[in-house]
Parts: sequence; C-alpha cells; structure tokens
Amino acid sequence: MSERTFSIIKPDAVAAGNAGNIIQMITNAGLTYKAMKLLHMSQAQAEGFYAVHKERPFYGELVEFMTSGPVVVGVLEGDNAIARYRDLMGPTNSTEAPKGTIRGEYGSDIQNNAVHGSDAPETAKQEVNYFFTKEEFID
Ligand code: FUP
Repeated sequence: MSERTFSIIKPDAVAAGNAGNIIQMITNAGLTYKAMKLLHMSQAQAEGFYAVHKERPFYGELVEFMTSGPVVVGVLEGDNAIARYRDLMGPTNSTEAPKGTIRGEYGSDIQNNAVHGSDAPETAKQEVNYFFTKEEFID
C-alpha cells in the first residue's frame, strides 16, 4: 500500500555537500519526493520536533545540532515507504550502519547521522504536518 513518510537531510550531511547524493540514493530506491525544501530550523522548531526526547540526556545537544545549519526536509511516497526508507537509512548509530545505507555512507556517529525518517504512520503524519502545508505538495 502506498504511504508517505517524512525525511530530513540533517545539517552534517548538507554542510558536507552530501544532500545531492542522498537525494539520489532515495530516488534510486524507488521513493518519490512529493514535497521538499531547504530550511534552517529555529530553536523553537527543533525543540518542538524533538519534544518526545525532552527528558533524554542528549536533547539539548540534539537541538543544538539540528539548528546548526540548513537541512532539507521532504515528504517521500511509495509502497511501504516508512519501512523502506528506514532500511535505506540504516541504524541510528552511523558506526553500526552497513555500507550502502545512507548512514553507512554519510553518517559519522549516533548524533551526526545524516538523515531522519519517521518511525510509524502516526508520527509520519504529524511530522509532515509540522513542516509542510497542503499547498506545498505536488498533486
Ligand atoms: P531514529 O529513529 O533512528 O532517528 O532514532 P531515535 O528516535 O532513537 O533518536 C532520534 C535522534 O536522537 C537520532 F537521530 C539522533 C539522536 N540521538 C542522539 O543524539 N544521541 C543518542 O544517544 C540517541 C539519539
């Protein structure tokens, strides 16, 4: 069944000039971009996006990292897109990510891990709506 997922190419990957290659990996995997934009998250935007991690010890550092430079946010569509994109990303900790996954190719560690992808249909919907309005979609 076709579904949508939310993706971020994080500040480490954009700053290193890897956004183009990552987009190519995503589209080569058969996922289609329905919306995309470059933005620099505000403190409030990053805090809200990661609110679920508020009590975790890495929250402050994570927000600082995510606001450190521009990111590419996007909405991907395809059959089973949420799971397929997570497989393509690889594990959260880039040091454990196999070659051929985005984090294996372009991530550095558990925080500087190149990309984000939604983990379930409900969070995908929330995350898409957090960054995009209806007018920004193709179709
Ligand atoms: P993921 O679903 O793979 O993005 O991973 P999590 O939801 O577990 O973590 C969300 C983000 O928190 C990760 F992308 C990176 C960050 N993180 C850290 O910075 N340090 C940690 O120890 C764990 C997660």
